[in-house]
Amino acid sequence: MKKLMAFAAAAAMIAFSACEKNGNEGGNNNGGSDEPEIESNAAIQCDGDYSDWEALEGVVVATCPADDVLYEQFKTFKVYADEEFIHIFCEFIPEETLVFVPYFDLDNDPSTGNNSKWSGAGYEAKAEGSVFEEIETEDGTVQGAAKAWDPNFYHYTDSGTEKVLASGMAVLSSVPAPYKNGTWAFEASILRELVLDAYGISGATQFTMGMYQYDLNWSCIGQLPCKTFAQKEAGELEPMLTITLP
Ligand SMILES: [Ca+2]
Repeated sequence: MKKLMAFAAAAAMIAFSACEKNGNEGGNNNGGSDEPEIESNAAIQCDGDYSDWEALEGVVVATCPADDVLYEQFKTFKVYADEEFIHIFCEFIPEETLVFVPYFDLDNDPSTGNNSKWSGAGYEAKAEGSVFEEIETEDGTVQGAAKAWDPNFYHYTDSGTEKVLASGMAVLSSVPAPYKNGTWAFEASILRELVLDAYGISGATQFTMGMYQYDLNWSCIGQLPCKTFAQKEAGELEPMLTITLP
């Protein structure tokens, strides 16, 4: 895993200077961006200014219940798909956070795939991207500086996982930063055609998606969507978000 994370970090630094630069310059998208055409067509600009989400209809949202939940650090997860991108927004408590991992039910069929993270969700794929550097100290690994989310994409196989798309290829992301009341947030735009092709579902019209937040030890500290213990005891499932592709 160490090797994987090092590669992701290096690729993120090279590939997404344009996105970070954009944020530092106050959201002005002109001035020699590496991919001006892509950004100008997107419904969401990955600049750390979240006001563009408010104007959209059709955003799917999962929020963490106030109490009585297993994991408390992941507060809000939003997804919005347009013709080019699958946009995500994550609000979370940053302490001990290392990685965000979305899981995808690619065939929109909960009876196929894996169920260990979401009971009954049946997911076939995931992506893994860290949002903080890891710093090795005498006392173990600690959280370093925040960085843009730039995941590797994996397909589940019979024996494990297979990487189908490397970091640096398909995602623009803002660098996580303080948001409100102790939470941090970031937004990212996933190139839809590239990722769906890599997963072999380029003609898909709908899939489901959920997100995990992992700490420095890769223990889960956040999950959205999630239910309270009381809801789960009452038999309610925790379905992932349904993403409809325009
Ligand atoms: Ca499935």
